[in-house]
Amino acid sequence: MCPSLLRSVWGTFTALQWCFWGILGAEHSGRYGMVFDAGSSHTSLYVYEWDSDKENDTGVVSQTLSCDVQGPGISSYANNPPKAGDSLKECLDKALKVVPTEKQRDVPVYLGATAGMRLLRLRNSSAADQILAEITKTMQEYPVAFRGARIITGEEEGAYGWITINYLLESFTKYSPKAHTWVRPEAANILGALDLGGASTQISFIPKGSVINWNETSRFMLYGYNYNIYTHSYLCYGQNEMVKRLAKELILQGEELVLIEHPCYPKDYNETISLSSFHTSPCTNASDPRLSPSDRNVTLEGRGNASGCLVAIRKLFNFSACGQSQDCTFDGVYQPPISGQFFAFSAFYYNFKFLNLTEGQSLATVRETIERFCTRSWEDLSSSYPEENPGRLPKYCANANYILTLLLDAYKFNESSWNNIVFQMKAGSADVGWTLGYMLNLTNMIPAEAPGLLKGQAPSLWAAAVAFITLTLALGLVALLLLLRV
Ligand SMILES: *[C@@H]1O[C@H](CO)[C@@H](O)[C@H](O)[C@H]1NC(C)=O
Ligand SMILES: *[C@@H]1O[C@H](CO)[C@@H](O)[C@H](O)[C@H]1NC(C)=O
Ligand SMILES: *[C@@H]1O[C@H](CO)[C@@H](O)[C@H](O)[C@H]1NC(C)=O
Ligand SMILES: *[C@@H]1O[C@H](CO)[C@@H](O)[C@H](O)[C@H]1NC(C)=O
Ligand SMILES: *[C@@H]1O[C@H](CO)[C@@H](O)[C@H](O)[C@H]1NC(C)=O
Ligand SMILES: *[C@@H]1O[C@H](CO)[C@@H](O)[C@H](O)[C@H]1NC(C)=O
Ligand SMILES: *[C@@H]1O[C@H](CO)[C@@H](O)[C@H](O)[C@H]1NC(C)=O
Ligand SMILES: *[C@@H]1O[C@H](CO)[C@@H](O)[C@H](O)[C@H]1NC(C)=O
Ligand SMILES: *[C@@H]1O[C@H](CO)[C@@H](O)[C@H](O)[C@H]1NC(C)=O
Ligand SMILES: *[C@@H]1O[C@H](CO)[C@@H](O)[C@H](O)[C@H]1NC(C)=O
Ligand SMILES: CC(=O)N[C@H]1CO[C@H](CO)[C@@H](O)[C@@H]1O
Repeated sequence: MCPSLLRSVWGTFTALQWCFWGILGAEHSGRYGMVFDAGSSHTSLYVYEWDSDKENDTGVVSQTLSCDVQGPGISSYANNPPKAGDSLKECLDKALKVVPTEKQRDVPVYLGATAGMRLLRLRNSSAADQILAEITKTMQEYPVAFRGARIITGEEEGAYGWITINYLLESFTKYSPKAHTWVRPEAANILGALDLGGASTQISFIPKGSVINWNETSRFMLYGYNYNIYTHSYLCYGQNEMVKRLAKELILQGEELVLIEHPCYPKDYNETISLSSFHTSPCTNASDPRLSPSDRNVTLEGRGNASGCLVAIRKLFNFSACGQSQDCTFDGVYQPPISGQFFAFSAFYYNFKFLNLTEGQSLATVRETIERFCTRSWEDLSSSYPEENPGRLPKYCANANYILTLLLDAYKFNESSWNNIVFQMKAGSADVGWTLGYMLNLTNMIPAEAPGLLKGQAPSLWAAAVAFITLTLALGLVALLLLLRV
């Protein structure tokens, strides 16, 4: 009788054990999502992973992989749309290698295109549609849950970037191990977002005060709280379009000359451009008789003149369109006064990183560093930075001065609020951009309601563990007693 009792006790014990480890195993079964960021100059793919257990629905999504697509941005394939689809395959193949086969069919995959495609759509909307159609065709050949390729608006781009940063920094909700629950950190810790791309730039933040009479507001309900953020996207104010517009303005000022002085390019650096290149972007296409004949070639001759560069760049903004209004950036665009801390990423970060200006330097130091950099000759630069892309190296002076003008003259940061900007690319181990916020929203991973239902779950897991250990000990004791009596 005793051995059979023993056997049944052991059987129950084993079953319980399976059951318990089964629960634990499910806790760690990851889920995946993928987002393509199709920018104006290049495309990147991000693979995200998160625990599928309930508790961490509000927990942390991590970035498993990022992959840079070879070649230019998808808008460059206007004349050969199938190539746009093909260009994504290498990264897709790479991404599928990190997702277990049995999970691939459930992986949501999104593609969001930004300002490069917004511009192409303005130029030729059927070409833009064809590119998106070809991408859709390619994606559908893959064993994933493709959820569409679309052009996101500038306001979405700004808002999702803001969500990404604050999600990664746990500004919305944070797990408190002490209280075994999710708590809301101080609202004052929510950061604003500054994003600079190739063709557009975005600013998003929560303005001080609650009066909401502006147009560009986005309202979200996240974890039970309402957020009203101001967000604006400036098309044609990305850095590559800015460099093009700058060249065009300098050429217009130089009238019919074929040799034009460029204050932002290094001394001894020459660049020859064709006036016809201005017609490929709506940002530089306003027809102007001074640009004819439009297939003329012009040589831009670097002057390395820092102050001249700032002057030339300021002319790309129409500050007088704001009149006397303080709540205005340029071109008559409304913006409430900046408020709080800001996270400046993408090209804000890359340019300042190259200049070693991401360590919280004062505005005076930043200005001085940029000024000094601008006066360095091409010979000096190309020998000092042989590793740097030679197409990018001559543009840092223009880019850096552009960043200063945008942040100081347009957005109205000053000596003291300058210190509230951090220049950073990552938060934790994830890259900062709009993609994570986009996926979080589209997969409903940020609930509108407070995670109240979750409150009981952390303790219950502990309770299960304690119960299990107690049971194991008790069963062991019973087995031992039975054995001893036999
Ligand atoms: C727009 O793009 C389509 C498809 O690429 C092309 O056939 C058409 O000629 C383009 N139209 C213009 C005005 O460039
Ligand atoms: C909001 O923007 C639209 C379009 O730009 C404009 O027609 C409208 O007057 C604006 N409303 C306010 C309150 O500024
Ligand atoms: C730049 O162009 C000017 C005029 O054509 C020429 O004199 C100068 O030598 C060129 N500089 C370089 C570095 O090629
Ligand atoms: C450039 O402008 C001309 C005339 O204003 C227009 O016909 C042409 O379609 C425009 N091209 C682009 C690329 O916007
Ligand atoms: C402009 O320069 C390119 C090479 O840099 C040349 O192929 C083209 O013929 C030139 N165009 C004109 C109008 O001179
Ligand atoms: C730099 O540019 C400014 C403004 O255009 C001009 O006044 C100044 O003379 C230039 N300096 C040099 C050294 O060329
Ligand atoms: C700036 O904006 C004002 C008001 O909209 C306009 O009258 C002026 O022509 C603009 N200036 C330039 C240089 O575009
Ligand atoms: C940044 O700092 C590194 C290391 O101190 C230095 O080698 C590099 O020249 C600096 N870059 C610039 C643009 O000053
Ligand atoms: C800087 O701007 C803030 C508002 O953003 C203002 O309160 C502060 O007085 C300004 N500081 C200086 C030195 O102008
Ligand atoms: C998130 O998605 C919902 C639809 O699922 C949409 O109504 C909402 O505006 C989106 N949020 C943002 C920030 O765009
Ligand atoms: C069960 C589990 O994985 N819980 C995690 C949920 O997320 C918080 C915050 O990141 C972690 O601390 C928990 O360990």
